[in-house]
Amino acid sequence: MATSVPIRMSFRWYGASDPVTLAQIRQIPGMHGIVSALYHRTPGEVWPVAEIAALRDTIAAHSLALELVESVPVHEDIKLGKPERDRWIENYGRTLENLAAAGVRVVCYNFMPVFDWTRTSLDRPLPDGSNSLAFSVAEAAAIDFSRGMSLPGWDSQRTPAEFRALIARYEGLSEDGLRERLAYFLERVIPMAAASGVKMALHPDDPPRPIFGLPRIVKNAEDIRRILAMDDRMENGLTLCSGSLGADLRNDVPAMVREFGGRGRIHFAHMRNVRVNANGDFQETSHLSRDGSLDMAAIVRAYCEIGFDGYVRPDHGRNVWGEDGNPGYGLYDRALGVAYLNGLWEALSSEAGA
Ligand code: DNO
Repeated sequence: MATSVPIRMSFRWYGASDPVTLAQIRQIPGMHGIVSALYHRTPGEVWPVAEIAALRDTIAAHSLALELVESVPVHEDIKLGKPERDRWIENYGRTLENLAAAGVRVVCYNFMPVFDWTRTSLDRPLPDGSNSLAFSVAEAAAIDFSRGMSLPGWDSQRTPAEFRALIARYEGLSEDGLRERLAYFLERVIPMAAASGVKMALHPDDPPRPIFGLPRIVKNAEDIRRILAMDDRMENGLTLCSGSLGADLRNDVPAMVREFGGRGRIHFAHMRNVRVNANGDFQETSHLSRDGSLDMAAIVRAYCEIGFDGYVRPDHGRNVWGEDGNPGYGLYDRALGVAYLNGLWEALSSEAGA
């Protein structure tokens, strides 16, 4: 009997320079669409509708949809609370309008000062001979910004001196201070998103704890409740990243899926597993539950129970079979992850009566 799985499985693709091709992604079973962005545009620029439409058409030529974007970066002036922020917020709204005009429905973004996701190793060996991204609290504390700070998907590439200067500008800023800046941003952006018909999907902090002395405000359920309460509209939503939140063992990811997804506020599910140590060190693993600290079936079951029909992506993969791709974003292990997630979803959604 055919079971219909309501989710829209998606795959991140970095555009023409990505070693993974759209033709390859198309052949992964159950693939609905691509998650991408205009990666050459700098934060704060208005994304021209023609460029978005061209990206959509390139993707559509492979029978894949471009309905979600990751990310539209938030200009640093907004996080720094500078007067120029109003101009960047205005531009953000125009980008949302243009994205909507090209058919995009969900925009993933983050509100981490200076750094997006941070790892201390891009290729730490795993016992099976593969390797993956890892984070060590001690190594992060020892980082001197002169090496290893470049990761795909970052909003910009800065020199070590620029990083140091930027971090210094946040000195003394509390979590409450950063939260006020997010509230200022949401107060203006959510109405524009609602008017355009785009849902905003805030990505949690990765790792979910302060790093380099910078405040972090999307680390756990309590943080998320406060943010969702800033504007109750569904356009003020989340990207629920299992691997980011799951890197703090106190976070109960299935409970978050039920609480926030049950209220229709999860628009995008990032699904991956991590092996976590009590001190906060972690390494990314295969998606399989027994390889990491997360019970992936319990997470999928929670999504099935709330009748989730949004976008899902396998997030990161290990580097397997000698693939030489973007760290975390190769073809093979992400495709294996999709196959595994498809299986969980098919089994558990029929169990949940979907
Ligand atoms: C990492 C990604 C993040 C994410 C941003 C969203 O693999 O999940 O870089 O795209 O934090 O703005």
